[in-house]
Amino acid sequence: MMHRAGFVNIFGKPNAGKSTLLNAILGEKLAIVSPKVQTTRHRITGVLTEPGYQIVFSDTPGIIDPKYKMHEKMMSAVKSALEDADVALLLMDARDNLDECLELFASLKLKGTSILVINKMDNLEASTIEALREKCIAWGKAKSVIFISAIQKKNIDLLKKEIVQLLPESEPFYPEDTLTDRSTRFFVAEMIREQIFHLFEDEIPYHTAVVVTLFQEKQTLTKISADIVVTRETQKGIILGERGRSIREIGSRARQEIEKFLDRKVFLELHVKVRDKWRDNDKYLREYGLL
Ligand code: GDP
Ligand code: K
Ligand code: MG
Repeated sequence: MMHRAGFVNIFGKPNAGKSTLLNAILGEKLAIVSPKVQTTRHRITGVLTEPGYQIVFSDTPGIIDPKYKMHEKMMSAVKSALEDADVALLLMDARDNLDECLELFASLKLKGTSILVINKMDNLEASTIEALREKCIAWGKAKSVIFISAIQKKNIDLLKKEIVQLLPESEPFYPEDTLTDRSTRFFVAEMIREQIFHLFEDEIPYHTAVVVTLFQEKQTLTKISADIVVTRETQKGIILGERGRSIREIGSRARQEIEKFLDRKVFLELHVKVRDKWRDNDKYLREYGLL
């Protein structure tokens, strides 16, 4: 069977429903969709793998806002986001001003294929939808026009189907269990480990691994749990500190760094675990992403 795979960017003004759409498309999986490490922290990647295809979604918040008009000042990262996708989803709130949105989308000067996606159709009467649809089709710059309700998961399958048709024939880019590129969890773990390096001298940091056990995007914050793994009880005592003072310090410093990185509020919970000789144990090394 032919396999398709490719990159899809989601553009839209703040509150058009980009995150909700990603959530609807990826289902439960959105919990660990998060900004990529290597690119700008404002890009959010989610991977959908199904039989026959793989779609790599990027949410690009903040690219389109009223200030966008100064687009000659666009950063190169943003430029590449505009250029490197196979398909662009131009997402708008059905109640936003249509002409204004279309003008913004046109100003992106996208080279690839785009789908005009009108979200929040649950707010519209059927007759309004038909009138809007005609105007959207008349615009002529999008390959197709699809009305959805991201929140009610209406027409999401239709949208997926449409996207897949537009993807090139390709092998998947990520292993099939990839939900995001994983570097956020890894990076979060590194930021916690970094604080351990700052706060403790000698060999403690070298006996320590950090593994993120929970990474959950909530409405207003990201909830993160992580284990700090050491090799001996005495090290656990040092990491905890007197009445937990040290681990609180690690947590508070790391949280500030992670919040800067994710650009949103973080609830961070740390636990210390003793794993004798974890550094010589392939199972643990693999679990901690070191193998
Ligand atoms: P983003 O800023 O583009 O990522 O937008 P969000 O996904 O955060 O959504 C902005 C607001 O629109 C939230 O309050 C969502 O609940 C709401 N929203 C998203 N999709 C829909 C939809 O299909 N229908 C309705 N009625 N509201 C929606
Ligand atoms: K929002
Ligand atoms: Mg968003």
